[in-house]
Amino acid sequence: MDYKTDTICAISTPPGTAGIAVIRVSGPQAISAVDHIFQGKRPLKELSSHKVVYGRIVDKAEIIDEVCASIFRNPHSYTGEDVVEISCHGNTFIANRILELLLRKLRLAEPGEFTQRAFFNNKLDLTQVEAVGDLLQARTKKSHRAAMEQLQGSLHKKITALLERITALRIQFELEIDFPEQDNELTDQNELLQNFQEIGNDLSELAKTGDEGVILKEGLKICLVGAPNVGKSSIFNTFLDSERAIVTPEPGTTRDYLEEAISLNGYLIRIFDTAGIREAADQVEEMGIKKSYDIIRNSHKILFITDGKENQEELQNLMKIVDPQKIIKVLNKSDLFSATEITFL
Ligand SMILES: Nc1nc2c(ncn2[C@@H]2O[C@H](COP(=O)(O)OP(=O)(O)OP(=O)(O)O)[C@@H](O)[C@H]2O)c(=O)[nH]1
Ligand SMILES: [Mg+2]
Repeated sequence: MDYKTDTICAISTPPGTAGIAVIRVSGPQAISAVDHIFQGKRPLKELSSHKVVYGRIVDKAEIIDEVCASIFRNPHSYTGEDVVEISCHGNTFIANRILELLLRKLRLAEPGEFTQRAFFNNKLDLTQVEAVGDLLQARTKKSHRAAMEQLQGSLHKKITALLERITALRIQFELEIDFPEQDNELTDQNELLQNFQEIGNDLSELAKTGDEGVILKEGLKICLVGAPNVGKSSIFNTFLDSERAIVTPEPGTTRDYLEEAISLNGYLIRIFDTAGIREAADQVEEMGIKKSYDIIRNSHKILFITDGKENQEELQNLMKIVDPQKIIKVLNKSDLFSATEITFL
């Protein structure tokens, strides 16, 4: 796969008002293109790498902004190319004006193109590229730490070590196949088999951490399910510590599902309050219940809420569509009956 080697630019900070905004330029013309609109003590082309200089961005006689320009010469930059980062005042209008000036000579970067260049220039491998995306999206302590470790190369090191072990094992197997009649001192068949099993186990362990990584990234999805009026929305509100869902004594209050996120011990938890699973009274409710089924199927854990009344039918229905191990039974409204009356648990 090839990539374009022209010079690209883009605003790297989100739109809106802030202390600063950053415009990033990368490619062979990065320094000369910025020099064209930048007035500092000295032109950027005279500076060595990793310097930050103060100056003005100008459009002919008009001063657009006072800025700092950071210069990173190839290969010692994020992309591995010449990079200039212009830090201007954090105003979308100003940042756009500077970008427009650069776009007279350069091309607007596509989403992720700076990181793509870092990959093609061997500054990052694929696991690290993924980590950059995760780092930008991380919303909790745990997901932040996982992304940071991956960016530092932890996953890359594990995969490389496993690949080396697989290659060594393959060579030993090939030796055994090619020269079976020779009593090869190097290959002990039991040891080969043991190595093979160990690698298999380590691969399974690594695959498991992948599933955990998805949960860290996207959050653990927990869905509240149960018959009408058992208190699903009340529990949802308790988790959130807010009156997010409408709670009434009327059965069938929640018609569409609600989703909110909380952070629990550093983990991102996505909680869904559903319309529950029951016979629909009308079309709106039918649609809400259909969505509930989709959410139930995609959840990691299902809190099956009951108020102590007979609920075997709902539980059976639920077990038809999800792995029973995902279901956690929750008894609500325990204030309304004594322990001896509880048949559910
Ligand atoms: N006594 C008592 N009442 C509760 C408890 N939890 C909820 N309720 C009441 O039960 C009624 C129904 O609560 P909701 O949270 O709306 O129940 P739901 O399961 O979301 O109901 P639908 O959305 O209609 O399916 C409300 O009047 C709540 O105040 C509880 O622990 N004890
Ligand atoms: Mg409800």
